[in-house]
Amino acid sequence: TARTPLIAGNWKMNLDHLQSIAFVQKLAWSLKDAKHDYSAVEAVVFPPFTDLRSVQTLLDADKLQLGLGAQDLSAHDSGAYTGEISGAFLAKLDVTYVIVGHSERRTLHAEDDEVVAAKVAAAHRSGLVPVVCVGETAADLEEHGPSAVPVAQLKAALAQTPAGADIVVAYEPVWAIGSGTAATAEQAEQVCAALRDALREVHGAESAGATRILYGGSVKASNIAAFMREPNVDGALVGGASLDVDGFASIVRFPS
Ligand code: G2H
Repeated sequence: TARTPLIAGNWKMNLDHLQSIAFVQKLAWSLKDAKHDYSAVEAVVFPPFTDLRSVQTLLDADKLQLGLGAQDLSAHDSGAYTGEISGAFLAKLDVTYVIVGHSERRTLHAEDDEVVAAKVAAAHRSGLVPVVCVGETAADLEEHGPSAVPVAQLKAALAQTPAGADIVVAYEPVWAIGSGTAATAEQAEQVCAALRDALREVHGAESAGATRILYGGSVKASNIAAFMREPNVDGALVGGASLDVDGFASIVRFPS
């Protein structure tokens, strides 16, 4: 099955309102200038909640082939959850993707496998595609080897999800996030292949073959091509390097 490569730019809590607008305008020029065939790749930006609407309006006006994602959602559909954002709110803003279980949420906001599974289910109830993040810490790697923890996290995250539900998986080794030191392409491939085996086991071969598995953790213009050469790596979740217009544009245009 042909899987369209996906390049996801996770802005995290960076770029204020004016910076977001300037960023998307510059990105629009940069991508248009390059006269590249973007049908071969899907690029998606993940701004903070407060800029989803303005970014969406710009993408629409520019007829840019850029997708829109959010960085998180509530596990609940509505109710007394002060400060939370529901999947339905995001769907109303034409958001397509939502990151679930990013390591920063797991670590800094105590999101466990159960919460992650509930958020994956909430995303599907609202018609959003969850980008399910999994990954091991340096201590996990030492204790359990390369694939055990990410595979267990993925199986737990899919506990409430039927086969065929649209998901994207992102393998982000915690030791590589924001560190400047990415995993090697071989390390990424080894774990992404194990994650695809797990998908096959849980959801069957057809679903596993169609699901995009991304690598994330210090991806940049200089290392994207190596990751993309691996058969089980279908794209990247990019943090720091997605905040630079030219850098992100060159990642989107990775040499295929
Ligand atoms: C991992 C990644 C994007 P960075 O968190 O989600 O960030 O590319 O800065 O390591």
